[in-house]
Amino acid sequence: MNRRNFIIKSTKAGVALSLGATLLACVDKSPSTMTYKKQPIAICTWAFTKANDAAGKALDKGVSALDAAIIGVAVEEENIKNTTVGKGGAPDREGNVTLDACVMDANGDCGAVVCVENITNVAALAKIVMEETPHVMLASQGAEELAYKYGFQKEQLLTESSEKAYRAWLKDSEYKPIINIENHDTIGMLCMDQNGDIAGACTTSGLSYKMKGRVGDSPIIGAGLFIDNEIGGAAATGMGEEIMKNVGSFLIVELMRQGKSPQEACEEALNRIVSKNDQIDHFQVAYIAMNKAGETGSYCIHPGFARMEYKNSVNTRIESKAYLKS
Ligand code: SD4
Repeated sequence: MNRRNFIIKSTKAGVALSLGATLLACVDKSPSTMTYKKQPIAICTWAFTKANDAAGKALDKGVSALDAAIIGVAVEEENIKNTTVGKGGAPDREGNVTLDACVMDANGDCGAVVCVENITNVAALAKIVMEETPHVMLASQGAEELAYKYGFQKEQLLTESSEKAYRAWLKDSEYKPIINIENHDTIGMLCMDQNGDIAGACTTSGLSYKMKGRVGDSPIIGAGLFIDNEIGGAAATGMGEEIMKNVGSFLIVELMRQGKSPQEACEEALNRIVSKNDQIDHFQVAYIAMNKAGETGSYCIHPGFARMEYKNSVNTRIESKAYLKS
């Protein structure tokens, strides 16, 4: 064997050895060695007790993970006191309420709608896009027209109180999200059904007083929500621009695929945002995740974020670990 061949062969052997070691390290902790659960579990962003309870109870009755998630998030879409989801959501700078949502199911199918006016249950509409059209995402008027075709009602989404708040905002027109108070009540939900299948939904009116036409992370598959039924799922809330740059939900599922727990995966994904950003004092990002073993996790930049978890028919609020200390 000449020297060149020897070097190539030993390099290949070295690569194979180290690849083997890496694979072994992954296999050791990989989801394939995990005990898969087949148990109704629902988790969601923020302390949306009623929404998570509705999803959990539906799962207990045998409803599929996707339908349970849509039932759950609909509670907030219809809650006019929630100013960042559905009806009652804060409008854009021109006074129009525009909604974004997506769903993803256990088969890896997904649907999304963006910038939709006059329709409250946009997560259900995203499911229609997924099931009844050849597309994944529909925007504004196209999505609204599809909704009417499928029997959705035209509704006024701007409530009296959100209009009042908007008129007050117009006086200074200062665009300044307040961490954990304004702009951060998007609901992202992950459900595991009785078959052990995982699906999810994410729905929002986006950032209050956003520019006309602005779309955030929530309807973007991989950013606001991602599911891989072999591994688990993740969802996001907070400053959509940062979450989109991070493709955070996809990243979390991939980190879980490599053997990280949902908690570790949320932490690593969020740390990547933090490490590249000197503006973290000014925005919140929070991730939630669940794997096939039914383990869950969450992580956020600023303290004050909580997730709900419905397991064994009990709905619990879990305060999230945060990167910054209070
Ligand atoms: C967005 N991520 O449109 C959403 C906002 C949000 O709670 O999470 N609000 O950027």
